[in-house]
Amino acid sequence: MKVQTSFIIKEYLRPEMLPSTWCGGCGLGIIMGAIAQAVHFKGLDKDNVAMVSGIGCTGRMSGYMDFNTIHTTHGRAPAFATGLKMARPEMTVLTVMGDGDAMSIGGNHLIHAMRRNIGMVAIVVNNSVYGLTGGQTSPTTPIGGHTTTAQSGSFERPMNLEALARTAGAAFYARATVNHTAALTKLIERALDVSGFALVEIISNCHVLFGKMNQMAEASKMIAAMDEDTQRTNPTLLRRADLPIRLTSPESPSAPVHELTEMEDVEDESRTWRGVMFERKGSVDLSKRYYDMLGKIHAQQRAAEEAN
Ligand SMILES: Cc1ncc(C[n+]2csc(CCOP(=O)(O)OP(=O)(O)O)c2C)c(N)n1
Ligand code: SF4
Ligand SMILES: [Mg+2]
Repeated sequence: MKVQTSFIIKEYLRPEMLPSTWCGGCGLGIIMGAIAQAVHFKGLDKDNVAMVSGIGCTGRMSGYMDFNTIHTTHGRAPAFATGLKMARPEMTVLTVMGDGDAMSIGGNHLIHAMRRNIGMVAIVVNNSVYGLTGGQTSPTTPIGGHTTTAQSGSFERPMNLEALARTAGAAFYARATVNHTAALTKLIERALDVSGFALVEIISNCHVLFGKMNQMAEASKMIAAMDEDTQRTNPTLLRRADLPIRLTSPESPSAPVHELTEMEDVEDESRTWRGVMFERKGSVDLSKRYYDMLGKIHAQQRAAEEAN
């Protein structure tokens, strides 16, 4: 089923906040549309949906979408979202972060939100770079990728979000690209069904900064490179005899599943050239448990105050 753009704008966006500050052709518009469609297809009441974002080009999304929204501080979106979900476990919580937001300054918060298995759909927009601040190296900048802070090419090992999600205890992980919008929407829909922490990593294009510095200055060129989906090397850089460029971790996409951390309770797993997905069986969202525990503490405090 196709959802008309005009319907999405009317129903799920805040027209008064548009046009966005995003560059023309940025993958973030596609991602915002996919989120709106996923929420729509799941039949969720938008008044019961919260979007929590950090700081960055990605972080601006919470200003444009017409949910209950919080634009928090850099790296702290999972912490704010955890608090929100503990206080209002019945709400659907979407946490939106960039790769720097989620894995540099916010790495700690992300790990512990996954470990606690608090029910939220965390969307990490991985464009390989710090977009908002001008194209600095991020934890997912590929080896050989040129950035404003690594002008002759990054030589740091990029982080592998999938491996992190496995070890930290996320209930669900999927990777998609902005070039496969139907699959992207379906994966977000599936994440919305998960009980516990569901992480969706979306490989997106920042052609204006990362692309420009890496011979992919047009959105279409960077998206075409993404379509190779990290398995194959970028032909332009290969021709230049530079290090191969990849849009995510070099070892992740081609590594067979058993070479990654084996998880006994991972029941549903797929690995195709276009993406990766795993889901743990029997995952339980712990936010309700925290809610009950906090409720008891508050009741005890009230009783103590009344007794005094
Ligand atoms: C505490 C703090 N440190 C640093 C910054 C500066 N800052 C803003 S956004 C950003 C990185 C953005 O990159 P990313 O999270 O990948 O998002 P993108 O812009 O690429 O979507 C940084 C370092 C800040 N706003 N607050
Ligand atoms: S700087 Fe990059 S990530 Fe930010 S809006 Fe422009 S293209 Fe998108
Ligand atoms: Mg980024």
